[in-house]
Amino acid sequence: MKTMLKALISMLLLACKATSAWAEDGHELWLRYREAPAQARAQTRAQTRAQVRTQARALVVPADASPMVKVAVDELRRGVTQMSGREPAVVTVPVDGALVLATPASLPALNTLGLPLAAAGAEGYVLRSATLAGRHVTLIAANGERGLLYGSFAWLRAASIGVDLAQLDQVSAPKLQWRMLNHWDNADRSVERGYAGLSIWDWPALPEVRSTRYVDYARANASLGINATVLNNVNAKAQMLTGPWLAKVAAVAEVLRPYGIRVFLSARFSAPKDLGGCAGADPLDPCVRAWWKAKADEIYARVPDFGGFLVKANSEGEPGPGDYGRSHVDGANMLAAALQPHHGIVIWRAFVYSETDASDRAKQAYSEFAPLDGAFAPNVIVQVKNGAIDFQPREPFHPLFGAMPRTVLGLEVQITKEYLGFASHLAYLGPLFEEVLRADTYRPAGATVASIIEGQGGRPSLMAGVVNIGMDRNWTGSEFNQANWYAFGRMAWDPELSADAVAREWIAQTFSREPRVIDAIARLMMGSREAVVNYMTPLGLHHLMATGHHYGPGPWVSDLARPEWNPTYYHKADANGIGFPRDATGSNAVGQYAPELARRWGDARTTPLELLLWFHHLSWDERLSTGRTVWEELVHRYDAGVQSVVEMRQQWEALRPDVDAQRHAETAAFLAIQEREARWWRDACIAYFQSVSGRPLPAGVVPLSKTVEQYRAIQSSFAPG
Ligand code: GCW
Repeated sequence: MKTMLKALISMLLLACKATSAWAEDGHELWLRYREAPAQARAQTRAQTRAQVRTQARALVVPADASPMVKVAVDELRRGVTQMSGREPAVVTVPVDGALVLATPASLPALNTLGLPLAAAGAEGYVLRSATLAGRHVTLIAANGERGLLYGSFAWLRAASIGVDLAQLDQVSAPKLQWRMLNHWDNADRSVERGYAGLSIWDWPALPEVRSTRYVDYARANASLGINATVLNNVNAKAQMLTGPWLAKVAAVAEVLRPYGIRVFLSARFSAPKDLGGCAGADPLDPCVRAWWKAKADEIYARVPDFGGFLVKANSEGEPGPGDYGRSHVDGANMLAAALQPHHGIVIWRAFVYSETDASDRAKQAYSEFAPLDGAFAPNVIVQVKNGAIDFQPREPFHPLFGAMPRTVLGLEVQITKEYLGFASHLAYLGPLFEEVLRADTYRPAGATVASIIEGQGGRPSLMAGVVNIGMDRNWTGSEFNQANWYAFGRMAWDPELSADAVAREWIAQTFSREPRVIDAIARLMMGSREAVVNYMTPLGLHHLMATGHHYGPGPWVSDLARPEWNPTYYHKADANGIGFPRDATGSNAVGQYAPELARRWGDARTTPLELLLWFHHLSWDERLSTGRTVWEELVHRYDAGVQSVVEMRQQWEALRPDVDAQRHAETAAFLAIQEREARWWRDACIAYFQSVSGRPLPAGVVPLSKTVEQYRAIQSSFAPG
């Protein structure tokens, strides 16, 4: 009787889960281990259940499992239970149908199976079916515990997206050593350029309260192979380096450690002065050197696996070695020396430009850093943004890539959408990451940005992403913003992955495994970044955003103190034409690229239209390869951007039967905002450029809804971030 009652209750519970009563608020990210409830998916759910039941009947775990291996086992147990409806037994001896986690040390028999463990390296894994002591099992094999962690998540991913588990044969190793998140989180829990609520680091409650959010954060990152996180904003306060704050940092580090994530801090260069102890922060001053050395020792005493410092120096008003007439090398190498005994690294940002430098802002980082090639200490990585200006919807790759062969360069991208519509616009950044990673620097030909950051044996390597995480229930402000965190992590593990493949994986884990649904959502995502480019900054335009918060259009802004803060500086539109002349007749920024590219991009006729006005100032009436004039093409692209959003809304509407009500409604509402704002961008920019160009709107084009004065009058006083 009792058993019957139990069975009845669990059936009822299952039934509840299978209806829309199940709350779908995105909190579980891509680690759902179940498909969203929808009738159409009963079949794939049944398949998964059957597969997982046969392939993960039990978990075979090394006898003396470390905390990291325990994390892997817990996750497998959670995932297998959720997918199969049955909790697997955890055993130490292989049985038929078991999932076996093993390293050559834990299970010497592995050595006899001819597994490609050498290719798995220190962090990678092999997933493969095998016969072990006469038992048919699936191996999650690795050379160490980290590989077991990543391999477990990879197996769960394969199971979630419906790969045939019986045929599983994967070997994978990360191509970059550091796969790192940068939080621009402040001590007061505000997040610079954050659009997903307060910072997840609850500093006031730390170190005592270790929120369970930290664990879920760690799981999500570990599932992608992210192995490092910088907890605080690059616009850093020195306070973070004081004892009480380091205790908070140590508590977070302890939670993240079993998930393979090492903690870094942004260090304020003037800390020795700010916190008292030295008169200044001159990197050659013995007091300063001793201060940092003692500080490093103190940090490592609290956080033995501390990763190191990220530094924004002499950039946008932050202090740096330049304040004392010293170079970036002096500053970075001084910190590197303090960290070196602990095997820590310095990540020194190349994002510099100065109000006292009258040269093209796009040239300044290269001018300052390229001559320093070869002078940085071996434990310094120079972190370079994807483009030379600042995370615009589209920029050509940064000319420093390929230009500093004797320096370790890391790539910095923005996952948060400071310039791509904040949290509300649907803009999948996979294609943006792919575009920069695959860009050929021609130093030498075929040397892509990916291959340059992957570097070569023995040297550290890095891809960092300014993350979009906050306290919002769905972590990132919208369901689709989760895909950008996901894509960053997957592409930092393997920079050669395609944005489309990554999107499909994410969709299958987040929404549905049905090919028709995956196709439809992938199509919508893959076109979304180009839509933003078109309705905000088409044809290579950039930095047309309103002042400060960067929310909405401000192409008319020309009154800010620093010239390079004004959109008019970037588009240079006047009665005759538009665009920034960066060819040989202009700033010659194009000369910072390899000769092949300098030649191609130095001539408007061979410059791709996507970068045209980045490199060239052209007459409004110049005729382009499309048959349209510059003016007509500009209007055409703004229109195309709006039209794409209209289509995205239709595509999403058609998916209503396939997506649970809550997440469907939320995305639909965001898309409505996006369409309204895309029209705002289109109308305001065309109105302004028309007021400058004096050209009539091309025939048949939708008229503008307001005058340029009316657009200029719009104030966005409380924009977030
Ligand atoms: O894009 C600019 C942002 C600043 C940011 C800076 C940087 C953290 O608008 O908010 O400061 O880049 O990357 O340092």
